[in-house]
Amino acid sequence: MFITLEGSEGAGKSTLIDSLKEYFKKNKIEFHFTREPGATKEGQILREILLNKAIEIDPYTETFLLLADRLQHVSKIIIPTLAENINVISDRYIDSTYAYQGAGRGISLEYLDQIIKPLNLPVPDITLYLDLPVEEGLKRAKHRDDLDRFEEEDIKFFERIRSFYLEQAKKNPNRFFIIDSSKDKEEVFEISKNLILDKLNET
Ligand code: Z5A
Repeated sequence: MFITLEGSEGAGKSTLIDSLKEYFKKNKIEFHFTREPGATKEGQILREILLNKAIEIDPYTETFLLLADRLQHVSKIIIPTLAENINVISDRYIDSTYAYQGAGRGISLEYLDQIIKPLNLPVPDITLYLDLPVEEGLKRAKHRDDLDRFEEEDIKFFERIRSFYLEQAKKNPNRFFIIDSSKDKEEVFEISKNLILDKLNET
């Protein structure tokens, strides 16, 4: 099974992943955890460029760098792991590109479809979207010492991203699940873990 986690700034994906890792390990359920950008060696180099706030990157360049990262990720990690019947959870994937580069940066969704669809990338079985009011997410993220190139964007950028994700959830109710991440960490974990277990039992 292929699961993706999505969310905007400070929504709590990393926190949730730590709890899921612990739970699956304890219960001997095999999952491979991965992320975008930066899961492969080549992707690490691309991630450094993408997050470096000292560099100005055109939105189209940004998109192609993210797609280069994704192609390496899919061919070197996602496809081989799924082929071994090992479940995969990726922290961010295709929906991030539509949300951040599409709704956020303003690249048309038709254009993104034209460059992404021919790549025939695997489609996630389920996507958990951690939803949080933008101001709350930014407040949580502000605790960090150093903001990256995305985190420096203004609130409207993140509002467009949130609206896009919520719309996606309405359009894809069988794949896309909204998790209210204003709830406490334990509750977010319980809801997410139960959704994943239900889906695992179905398959
Ligand atoms: N990006 C893109 O533009 N297009 C693409 O196609 C792809 C990615 C694939 C990668 O950033 C950036 O790449 C991302 C989009 C872009 N940038 N943004 N924004 P990243 O990998 O460095 O980070 P991130 O994905 O944005 O996640 P994050 O910033 O690390 O946040 P998080 O993992 O969702 O949150 P967290 O670290 O778990 O929690 C933040 C704080 O909140 C922390 O202090 C927690 O203790 C606290 N927290 C967590 N959960 C709770 C609850 N439930 N209650 C209270 N406090 C909580």
